[in-house]
Amino acid sequence: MANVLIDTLLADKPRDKVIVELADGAQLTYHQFAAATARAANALVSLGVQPGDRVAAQVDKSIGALVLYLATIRAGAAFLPLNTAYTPAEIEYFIGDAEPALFVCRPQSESALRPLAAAAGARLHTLDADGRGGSWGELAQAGAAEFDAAARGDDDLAAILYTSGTTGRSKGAMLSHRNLASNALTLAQYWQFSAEDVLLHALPIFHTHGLFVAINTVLVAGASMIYLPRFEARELIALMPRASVLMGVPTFYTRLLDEPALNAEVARNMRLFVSGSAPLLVETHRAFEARTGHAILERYGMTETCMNTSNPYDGERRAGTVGFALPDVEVRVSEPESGAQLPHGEVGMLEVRGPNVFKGYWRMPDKTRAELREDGFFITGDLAQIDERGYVIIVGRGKDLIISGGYNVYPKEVEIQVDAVPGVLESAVVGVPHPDFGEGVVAVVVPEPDAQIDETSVIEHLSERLARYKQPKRVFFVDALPRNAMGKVQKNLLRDEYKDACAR
Ligand code: MLC
Ligand code: AMP
Repeated sequence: MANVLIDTLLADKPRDKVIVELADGAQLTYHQFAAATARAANALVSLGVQPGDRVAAQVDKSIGALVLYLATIRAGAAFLPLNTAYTPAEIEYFIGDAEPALFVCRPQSESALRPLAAAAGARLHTLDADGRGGSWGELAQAGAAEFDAAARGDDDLAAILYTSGTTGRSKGAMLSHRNLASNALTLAQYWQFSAEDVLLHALPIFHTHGLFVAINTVLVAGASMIYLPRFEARELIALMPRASVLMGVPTFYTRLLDEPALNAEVARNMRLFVSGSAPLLVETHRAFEARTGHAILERYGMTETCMNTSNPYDGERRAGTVGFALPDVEVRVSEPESGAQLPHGEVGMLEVRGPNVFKGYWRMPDKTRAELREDGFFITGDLAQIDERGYVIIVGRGKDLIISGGYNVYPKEVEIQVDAVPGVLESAVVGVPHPDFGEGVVAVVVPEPDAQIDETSVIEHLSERLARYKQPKRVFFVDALPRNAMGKVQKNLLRDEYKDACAR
């Protein structure tokens, strides 16, 4: 048996073709990259990592981090990337739940994370920000440059990505070799990738968008990427003449538009701008086209499904829509409770089925069953409508979710932490319009009588417990939360009352 994902992403690539280039001009070829992943896979085996094990990583974006991802797949293990913004308190849950054989972290987090790794039964190693140093960095470069990839079939586990849930407890979405390989092949073809392409890679590599959509698509096509540690609008504009594709969240595009230097001339070599992970405003789409001549291609996906729909490469890219179902993906709109299919044009629950849909949630069979229909359709939690020409329009969310700058924040998770702040009686967390992040997190708090708390002390208290992007941008104090006759907090009233809380 072969290794499905490695065969799809790395087989038969021209030896000297550049795979990744850093902003300072340093380059790595496909051959050098394959050798680096072989060395690192040998190092994984030497540490006792076996097929089926998990390898977790909370590391800075570097070539070494990319090598760790593909070495894990080569060794037959499942990769578990973790947002660098997560606090040790958040990490404790993920590694306790996933029980990785190896956890690679940043050197500066080592002392805080070592006891957590030990409690989860994981070995701990470190990787520097440059991707070469640290105890893992050294091990990863020491081994032989040949490695026979572990045999892994379509249904074997390739990755676990945690996504937070409505109850406040994160779920590990299990993605198989087929899930990732099929989506990479489909996207490369649908978006007409070729070996000539150069992707501007400025997304983080611990989520679906930056890791799978961006990197796997580049690898399948044998293309190259300019690999940047983080998004910086001016740097991106300066690099555009050397690139052909950009993938970003809507905040990338609003920030690029804030730069007077963005114009058709700097974007002349670009052939494609892709947006996803959060809704792109129609006005952003229009302003970008007016300024650069490029219609942004909006697509829609999820951690559990990779990409489901996309506007066409050739043909009208309709602002405010996420385009058509991808060639191997089926979409339908149903009545949320019963699952009955709704007539064309009506708004309902968006459901998807295809080789991209995940295997289920790690060690949560009940939650998996609850989100899959018997005929295999996954219930996305997004409310949608399909227009007369087949374009899917996401009209809202059936799930209580805030998307801030492309990161998901579940209010429940924040409320649990706010409620635990001394002096807080109860709280409600909502998302309100934010000029930079699309939505901003706002907490409305009922203090205990005579409590000595204010906005700063509440946020300070959260800093050790919640990633920065989940922390409220504003905290308001009220005597009571508005409730309906059933006693449920009326979040729509709060969203309305605090709609200007994050305005510029
Ligand atoms: C940073 N901050 C955020 C934030 N990002 N707050 C809320 N939401 C965010 N997304 C905080 C910082 O900690 C900082 O806090 C302050 O806001 C300003 O930070 P910044 O320096 O301006 O932010 P920056 O580092 O430039 O990051 C912004 C960003 C980044 C948009 C570039 O968030 C980003 O890369 N987002 C992409 C997320 C992504 O990849 N999503 C894909 C998920 S996959 P302070 O107060 O400490 O200064 C998925 C499936 C799919 O959804 O379909 O793709
Ligand atoms: P995640 O769980 O981080 O993978 O986020 C997935 C969610 O992001 C989806 O369920 C949608 O709510 C949202 N999303 C992704 N792409 C788009 C898009 N183009 N438009 C609107 N929402 C999107």
